[in-house]
Amino acid sequence: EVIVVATKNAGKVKEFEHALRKLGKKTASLLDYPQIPDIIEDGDTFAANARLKAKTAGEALGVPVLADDSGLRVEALNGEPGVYSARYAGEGAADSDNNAKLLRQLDLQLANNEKAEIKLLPDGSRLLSKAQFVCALALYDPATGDFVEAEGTVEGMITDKPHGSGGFGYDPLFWLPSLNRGMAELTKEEKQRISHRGDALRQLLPLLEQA
Ligand code: ITT
Repeated sequence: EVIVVATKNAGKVKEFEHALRKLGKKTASLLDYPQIPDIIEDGDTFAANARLKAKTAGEALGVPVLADDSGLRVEALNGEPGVYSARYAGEGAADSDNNAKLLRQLDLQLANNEKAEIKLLPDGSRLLSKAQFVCALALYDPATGDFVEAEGTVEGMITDKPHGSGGFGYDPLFWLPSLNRGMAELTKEEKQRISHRGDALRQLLPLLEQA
């Protein structure tokens, strides 16, 4: 009936609500359980951090918990910000600060790279680098101590100007050449169909339906 997702990110919560509603499930998040202390995400990989969050919350609540660790890998930045995506501009940074830092870093990087080929969109904005969103999901059952995991990705490009006002995080700077639209220009349903989170979630659907 209710699936607990170990996240405090309101943008993620909305996407899980949208997806799980279709299974007839309600979504609860750590925003509903303020008594659970902040989880220190010190894993080296998205998968390790997802397991950490699912296990911590699952043990605290005594019910199965789903966790999502996700982020952006930018080719011209050698895969940064990666697992540091949420705190790229510092601990507790706002999405707008992280986006500004991303554009600053790409500017610096590209200024030093004469070979960089920059493509333009019809509106004049520049496509600065290939990039990939990654989402690792972990479902932890405290009764058995078992994890079920999935990972999803989506490929795109970083634009130097924001497009759209939907989604959250780095979405306004993430351009989808295959759709000729920005991630923040998609509806929730469209984002779900193509996104890293949608991809990972589809792999767990049969299990979540039974949860
Ligand atoms: P929780 O740990 O509480 O879930 P968080 O925001 O700290 O929340 P992460 O550690 O997984 O979550 O960090 C994810 C980062 O990647 C964060 O900066 C997000 O804005 C960004 N991100 C993840 N999925 C995204 C998406 O679908 N669109 C845009 N940005 C995304």
